[in-house]
Amino acid sequence: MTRIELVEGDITHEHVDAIVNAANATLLGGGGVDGAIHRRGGETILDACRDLRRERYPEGLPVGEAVATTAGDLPARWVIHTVGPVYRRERDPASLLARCHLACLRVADELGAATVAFPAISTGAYGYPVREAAAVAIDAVQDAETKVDEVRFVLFGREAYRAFDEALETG
Ligand code: AR6
Repeated sequence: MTRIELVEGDITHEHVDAIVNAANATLLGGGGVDGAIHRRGGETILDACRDLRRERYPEGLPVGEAVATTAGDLPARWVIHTVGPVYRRERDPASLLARCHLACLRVADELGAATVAFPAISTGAYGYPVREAAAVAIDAVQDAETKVDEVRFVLFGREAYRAFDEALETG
């Protein structure tokens, strides 16, 4: 059984095997969590992302998929990049958001990562209401078949923390 922990704070400070990045299809950086990860993690993450674009994802990383790179200077071994759904653009954002979580856990299993920190994917620039996203994220992790021991949701701010706490209580 995977243990689920909730933390309020900045994901770039988490000491875990893998940190999940709420990226965009270009994999070349952006604002929010993505910006913070590249800022603190340094150039080696961006270099690895450029290689991925060239070698595996010339069109970009599709929504709902995940791929790992080095974590550079972050206190983790890997960053797992995933692209969440833009809430208003998708007909079924919930299944895509669930798929992101499952894809990240599959990559974590392949890497042998036992502890994984997730941000609240899609709830910033991509406009997913945080209470809805929290329910989807918690359900997806609870239902996942994975060897990951601990999933730590690292939430930025009280509102996001409360939303995940409620989803965990009621889920
Ligand atoms: N640690 C933890 N959570 C954070 C941090 C941090 N350092 N910074 C922001 N959050 P977002 P998205 C929270 O916008 O909605 C980027 O430009 C934030 O408060 O980072 O999936 C990408 O390049 C929110 O709750 O990701 C994409 O273009 C959550 O993380 C796009 O944004 C997600 O917000 C992806 O949008």
